[in-house]
Amino acid sequence: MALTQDVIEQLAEHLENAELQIADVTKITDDYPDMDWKDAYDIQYAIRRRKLGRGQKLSGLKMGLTSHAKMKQMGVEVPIFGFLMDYFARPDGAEIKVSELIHPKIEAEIAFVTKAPLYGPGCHIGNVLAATDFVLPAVEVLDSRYRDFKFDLKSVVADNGSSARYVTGGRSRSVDELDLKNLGVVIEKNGRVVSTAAGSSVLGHPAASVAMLANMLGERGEHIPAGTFIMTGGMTEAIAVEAGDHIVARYQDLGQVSMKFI
Ligand code: 0L1
Ligand code: MG
Repeated sequence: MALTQDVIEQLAEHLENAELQIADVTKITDDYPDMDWKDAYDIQYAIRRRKLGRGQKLSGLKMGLTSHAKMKQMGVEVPIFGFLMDYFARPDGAEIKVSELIHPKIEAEIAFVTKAPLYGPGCHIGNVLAATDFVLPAVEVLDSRYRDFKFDLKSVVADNGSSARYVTGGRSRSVDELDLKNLGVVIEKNGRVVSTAAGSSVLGHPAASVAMLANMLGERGEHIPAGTFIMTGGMTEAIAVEAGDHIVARYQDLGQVSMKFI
């Protein structure tokens, strides 16, 4: 740990203010080049505590940067995790206000809901499939608080993996009804196909992303509780959106998720 608790709390306030005041900032490693991974996650957890302290509820967890398309787009090589709050959630077909966001992008994901706890280290795909209640489609709306999405991995971990909104829809299915590795998605923006991918783009199998989350939490002495909603990471690269854009993500066997940006 390179930063003091006071600095961790200050940086959490700084990044959360950027989110709440819709005002971008420069990446925090510019001012704190020596911060380490623990500092980065400690800042993220401090942001989470600030929101919980205001009475907002945790609605789930997310993995990020789990596909090669995303890693290449962002120039990074390691997946990360973050949290989801109740006020990030939007229903299928929602109108999402861009005036509440800095520079939104969307990505199509496969989400899991657990029915049993998952512990790391040593968690693997088999444990995840056995502990999954159901799977459903979800689209994440990313909104890095960093100017022009320019950041490094530690800065983006502190910024809760750019998480801002998410939309669930389609239909939920049990894992034995699905071929998760080959499950396809087609993303349309304003009626035009802009991206396609399969489940295997997420670490080879989306359940591997949940296993990695359990293992990363295990390193912190934490676990994934039963009943947790988990977004496994974008299957494609993220797609920039602006007011007027209509997004439909069509999933094989899971239906579709749509939203309009206004
Ligand atoms: O959900 C994610 O893949 C996190 C991505 C963080 C970087 C970005 O803002 O694209
Ligand atoms: Mg994501």
